[in-house]
Amino acid sequence: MPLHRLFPYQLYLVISEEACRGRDFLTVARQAIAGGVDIIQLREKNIDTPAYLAKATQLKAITDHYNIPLIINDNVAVAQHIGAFGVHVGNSDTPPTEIRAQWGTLLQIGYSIEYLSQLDNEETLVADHLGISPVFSTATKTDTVTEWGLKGIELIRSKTNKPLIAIGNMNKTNAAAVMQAGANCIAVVSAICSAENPEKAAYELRNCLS
Ligand code: TZP
Ligand code: MG
Repeated sequence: MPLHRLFPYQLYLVISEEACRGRDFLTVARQAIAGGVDIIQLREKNIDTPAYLAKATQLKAITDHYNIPLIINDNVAVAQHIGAFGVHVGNSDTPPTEIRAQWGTLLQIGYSIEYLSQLDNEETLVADHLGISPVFSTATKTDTVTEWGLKGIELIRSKTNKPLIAIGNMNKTNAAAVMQAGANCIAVVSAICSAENPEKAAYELRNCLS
């Protein structure tokens, strides 16, 4: 069995207070879990470490309760401090090699792939799982480089055995095709955080995955 098949998560919620548009993000997280989200990333921008830590601590109480892994975007100190499952970094964040050197296997490392050339670099080799960023362009994040599309997923899958997380405008109409192309998991912001009913949205997405 290919190694990446051992990755047990399929529906990855990327949440922030802002993405929940005035609703309590902890309530949205609980609803999303009820609908079938099985891994969560807290992704706060423009926030200092104490404030990030406070939010992460609150969310960790929920993810621990439901036995769901929590990943922290960008901030290794927060991830380490709360005993998160992992940290997710991009090209302009702390490099995976540095995180691994400092924390060993205590933190799972997710790393965003924005350029094909990254696939051969040391950072990618060290990472535990890779974000394909973005699969499709999205209003949620506009400072992106490559729109990978389904062909990009197939290409990356042919070059690595690591678990692949597809992110960028993932929704009910493309989720099955994205998995078929070789992703292990879809990661969503707006399809759940902006949904009128986050639990139902998560449930419906989950039903699109095999
Ligand atoms: N990284 C690449 S695209 C993206 C991130 C964080 C945003 C995805 O948001 P949405 O609303 O699910 O398209
Ligand atoms: Mg980042």
